[in-house]
Amino acid sequence: MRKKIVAGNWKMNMTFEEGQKLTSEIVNMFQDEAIQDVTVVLNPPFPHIHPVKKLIGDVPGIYLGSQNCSDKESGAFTGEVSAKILASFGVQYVILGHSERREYFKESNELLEVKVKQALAHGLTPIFCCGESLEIRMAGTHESNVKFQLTQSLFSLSPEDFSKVVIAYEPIWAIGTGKTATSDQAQEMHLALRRHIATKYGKEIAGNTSILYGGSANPGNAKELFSKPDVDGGLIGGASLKSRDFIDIVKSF
Ligand code: 3PY
Repeated sequence: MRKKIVAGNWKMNMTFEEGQKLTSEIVNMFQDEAIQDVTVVLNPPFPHIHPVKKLIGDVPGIYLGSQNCSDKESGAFTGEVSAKILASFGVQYVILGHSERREYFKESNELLEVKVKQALAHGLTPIFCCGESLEIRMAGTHESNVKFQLTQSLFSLSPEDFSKVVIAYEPIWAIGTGKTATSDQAQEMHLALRRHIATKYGKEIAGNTSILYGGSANPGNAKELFSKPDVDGGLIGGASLKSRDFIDIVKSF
């Protein structure tokens, strides 16, 4: 049985106080509302890692993630943060290949392959993002484009390592635009990706891979998206910054 996951991507938001308040509210609501069977991952900016970890404590079901990690192991790489350092601070997940990093920081499929391997080598679960631009969708080549991202960055992994990866399908045209893919568009792509994974790793591994939807998911559309058989949760941007909205999304299964 694959995991249901809702991961909040805070992006470059939240001061120290705001992050503390948001985390405390999420942790309290998660416990008070007795949420079960959903893995929640909070992915704050780097400076929040340690204080957020302290607030999460040992609450089962809530995990800490980061929004990036270096492709390098350690050394003279000013401004970078390695998977090894993150793991030593109790980080368990890492978002890799978000379209904002692909676009603004020119992260390629090849670089992401190295980052995924770094993350896995230090016991972090990569949340590997993929997705197509509006032009590619309009041209009708979106499935092959997104499958290619998986092939290039993930298909050199051993079956054992691949089984640890979470996929997040995030159509670029739905990120920060308020436009969401319809649940049918999401389902179509998730199924195509699952079938693609099966061609390389077999049906069992493909069936156990969590594939999240990301891109303007909110409490108003999460239920419909999560009702689709191949949508196993969400990677949530703006709505993860409001505790009530985020928890309502977590409760949308
Ligand atoms: C969004 O919801 O816009 C995101 O980019 C989530 O990562």
